[in-house]
Amino acid sequence: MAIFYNEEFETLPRPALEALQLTRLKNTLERVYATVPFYRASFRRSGVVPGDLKTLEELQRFPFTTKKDMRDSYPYGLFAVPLREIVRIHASSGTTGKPTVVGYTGEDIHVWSELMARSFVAAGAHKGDIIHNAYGYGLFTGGLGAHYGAERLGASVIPISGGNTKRQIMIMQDFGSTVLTCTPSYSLYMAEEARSEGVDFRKLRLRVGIFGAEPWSEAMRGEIESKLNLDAIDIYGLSEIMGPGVAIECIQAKHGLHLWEDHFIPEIINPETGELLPAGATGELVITTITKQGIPLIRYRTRDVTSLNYEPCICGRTHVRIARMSGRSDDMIIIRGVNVFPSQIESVLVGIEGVEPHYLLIVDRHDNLDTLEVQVEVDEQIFSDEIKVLQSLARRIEKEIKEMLGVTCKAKLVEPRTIQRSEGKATRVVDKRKL
Ligand code: DLL
Repeated sequence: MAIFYNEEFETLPRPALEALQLTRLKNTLERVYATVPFYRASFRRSGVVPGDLKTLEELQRFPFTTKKDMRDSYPYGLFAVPLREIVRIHASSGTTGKPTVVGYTGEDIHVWSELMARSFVAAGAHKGDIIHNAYGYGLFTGGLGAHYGAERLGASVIPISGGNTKRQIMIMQDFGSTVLTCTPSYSLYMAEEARSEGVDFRKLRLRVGIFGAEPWSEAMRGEIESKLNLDAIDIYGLSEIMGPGVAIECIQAKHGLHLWEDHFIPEIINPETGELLPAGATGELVITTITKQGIPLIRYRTRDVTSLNYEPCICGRTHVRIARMSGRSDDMIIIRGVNVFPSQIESVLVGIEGVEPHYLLIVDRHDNLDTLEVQVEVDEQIFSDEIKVLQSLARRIEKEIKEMLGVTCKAKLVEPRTIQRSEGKATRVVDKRKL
């Protein structure tokens, strides 16, 4: 079985890879400077022009781009091509009610599909596989990203999307699925459901699982591999940069995720100071896209915490490996695959009369499903009201959060002044999940 999808590019010797990166980076800088007013202004503020870049190291002279910049340009302000060139639009949660919007040209979709096809092959999948794609289809990039990659590979893709777990298990059994793509927590939930349905995963044909979109751990890999009887592979991506397939582990080493460096340049910075850190150090991942047309991003601060490993890998790929994500440098949490910022919940709460701006989010995991409890103080008067009033207020909070953010939560109203105050940064999230 082929172990590469695009051997030439996946195994480019580093000097050739860096020469290619430099050419592509120069083109990208020129293009965004000419077409996106935001970059023209931000480069000017930093006193740089694209022509200043002669080496890859000089990228650090250019300013960062942040999620806030994307929000301030909502919806299309950072697009580098006219809207009529955009063939697909995706979005993910922003820090306020508005999502972060990304657009793809036909060429962007072509590249994304190739990188996902490469990722499938790195994970040990190939033409002939039956790929059970339980990532959500929709504005989220997981479903369609994996779908196009699977088709490009020539595999048979089952576009089942998320939910309706009993049916998922029946289809996996009856259709003979060999590869499973979903979030790691959903895979464990499937295993539980299967057990209660009397279905034995060892009798299924599943061989590989490609799991990402949320943090997980080596311990969880062990659990998934034994419960689902497959090789569990970590895949990373984010909508701003592309979607799934920015980086993936190879099945040979399962040690670090190869980041496709002919399309992306990674850097690691100190999230507090923005200072560039040396290879091997742990810090915030910053990514520059060097082939994207629709919405190229220069030094995008992902907020994901990892490190870079340039040592050669036993699989033969020359692309740098990023360590499994160890957390985020902001307060974003991922609940059942949905990205949630405490500030989004806060903006829902402040819009509701009788609710105080003191709240705590308790995140936990029961039976492999994430749960969210929103504890919030209500004013004296409401608290002394009848239980019916309190209950209907709690239901209203739950409904508004569901409508705004797409997450199901349980609201718990508490007495005034019971949530602990802080003298510095307030603690808004208690994450009890043991990954
Ligand atoms: O989660 C894209 C994706 C889909 C990746 C399917 C992998 C598989 P967003 O919704 O924009 O995009 O969320 C991106 O999710 O910044 C990380 O914080 C987190 N994340 C994604 N993959 C991993 C992973 C998709 N393997 C945000 N490990 C990122 C840990 C991950 N965190």
